[in-house]
Amino acid sequence: MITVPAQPFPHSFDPAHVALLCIDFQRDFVEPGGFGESLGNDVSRLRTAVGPTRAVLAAFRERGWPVIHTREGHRPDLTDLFPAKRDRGNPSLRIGEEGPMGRLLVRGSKGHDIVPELAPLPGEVVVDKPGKGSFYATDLETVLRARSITSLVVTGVTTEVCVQSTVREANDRGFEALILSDCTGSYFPEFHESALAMFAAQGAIVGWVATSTDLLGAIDSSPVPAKDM
Ligand code: TIU
Repeated sequence: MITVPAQPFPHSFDPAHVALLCIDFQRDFVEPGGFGESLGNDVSRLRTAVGPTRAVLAAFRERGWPVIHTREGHRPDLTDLFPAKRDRGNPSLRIGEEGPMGRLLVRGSKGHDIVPELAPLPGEVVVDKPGKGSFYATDLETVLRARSITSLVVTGVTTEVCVQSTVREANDRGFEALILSDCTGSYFPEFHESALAMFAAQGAIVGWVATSTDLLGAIDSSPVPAKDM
């Protein structure tokens, strides 16, 4: 077992049953000209999560532990886009309209891609999802159960939207989630802090919160599996 200093108390996971979840690190949320900016957000606020997530990604890849990426987006014909989602807010561009990085939140467009720093490697699962939660209308639960994964290390954007929906869905399905505070980010710093506090409140009602430094320190001080030696 690996034990990580965390809020509200240390979190232990079995490295044979853990996966790293990288939620929606897409250009559409992180880079100018995408969906996030179309909603009036300052996308530069999300950049801080990329570097620390890269380090955690490298540690998982080095050990051969599973990595799963998610992307929020829709079919090019938008048949999986509810009007209730399409018409929300007052964006300068709507989902499916042409922006500087192609059609917003549409699969296959440049903006829908994961940022190059965190791009999936061949063999890593990529889950495409039409909603905010990563379990809704996807096969994520099947992928996790097929590999006997019970613990998730969670990174991604944004903390109070897709990360929060996903960890709540995971919690209700019996998965344990360790959310990394510096590997998640929000357009609203106060929502980032509130969401993290909500996860850990009431004795880890949704999950545990730690920094990537604490996780990497705990991983580094545990023995490397024989196959990697
Ligand atoms: N708007 C916002 O904060 N987030 C999203 O729409 N999607 C995700 O969080 N991925």
